[in-house]
Amino acid sequence: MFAKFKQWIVGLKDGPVDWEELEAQLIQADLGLELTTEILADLRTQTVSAATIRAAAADRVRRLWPSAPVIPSPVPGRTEVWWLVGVNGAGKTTTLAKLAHRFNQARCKVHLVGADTFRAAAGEQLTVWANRLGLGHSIGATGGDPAAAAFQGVASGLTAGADLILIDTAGRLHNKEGLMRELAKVRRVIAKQKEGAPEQTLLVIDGTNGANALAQAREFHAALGVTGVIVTKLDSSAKGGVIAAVKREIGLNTLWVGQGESLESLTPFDPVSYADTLVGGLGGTGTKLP
Ligand SMILES: Nc1nc2c(ncn2[C@@H]2O[C@H](COP(=O)(O)OP(=O)(O)O)[C@@H](O)[C@H]2O)c(=O)[nH]1
Ligand SMILES: [Mg+2]
Repeated sequence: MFAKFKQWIVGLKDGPVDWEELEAQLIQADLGLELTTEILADLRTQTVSAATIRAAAADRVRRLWPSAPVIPSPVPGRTEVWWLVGVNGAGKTTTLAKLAHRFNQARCKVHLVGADTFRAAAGEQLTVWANRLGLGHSIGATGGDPAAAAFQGVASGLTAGADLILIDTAGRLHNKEGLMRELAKVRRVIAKQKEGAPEQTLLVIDGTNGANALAQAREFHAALGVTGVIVTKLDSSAKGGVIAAVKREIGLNTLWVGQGESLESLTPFDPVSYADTLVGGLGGTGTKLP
């Protein structure tokens, strides 16, 4: 995470500040314009050394989360429905399997629902995961109505007495209005099946998508009311700044980060270690928030 920015900020020497370079580095780390502007404003009011630059960046990021976000967790005996949305290839299906694995291990009864009826291989991919994890599942027919698939899938999950019903959806471009309307319909039928559902609308973002990820978050949130974000592929070239930008500019919390393709590589998000990672693990001021 942040590899290039980290290398730069750790190697920073005291001396005259190259403000343009600093601004460019913050933007390239995907921190977004608003956070970048704040960090620069913090620095203009003080004598700047390499340490103050590291502190200002880490402190601004930390202050986005006065307390750590509450990571949702299903409660055995009380069914919740969570669904995953996002653009194609973001990592929705893989992340769904990781969540299923995590809560299955925590003794929750998990039921998987495949409502990606668009891609022929989507149902198969989910079935493979369900069999591997030994979980009940319902898969919509390819070419069928995703809302019908979600409706039937939730019904099956409720009948099976699942604690957590996880719904996979087809990837779609956030700027295609028809597809976003289709998702809104999926949401409505989920709500018809169970009062209060879906309890979580989880947006999966590919951390390597850079600034485009912010646009995705904005559109999906406006259309569906996202309750939390999962940022994937932070093991690769992703810069990770998108987590701070999504919080600062849209107000959405990242709840988990994906750092690999294995079932175990899903970690609850922790803002303190995240801010530390930003500046190369040196810590902003050396003090950690409780
Ligand atoms: N390196 C890495 N690859 C991931 C991660 N999450 C998903 N992938 C890969 O990204 C590709 C697309 O994932 P998939 O779950 O099918 O995306 P979907 O289209 O959103 O359902 C697959 O090859 C996954 O193995 C991650 O955290 N790290
Ligand atoms: Mg998928």
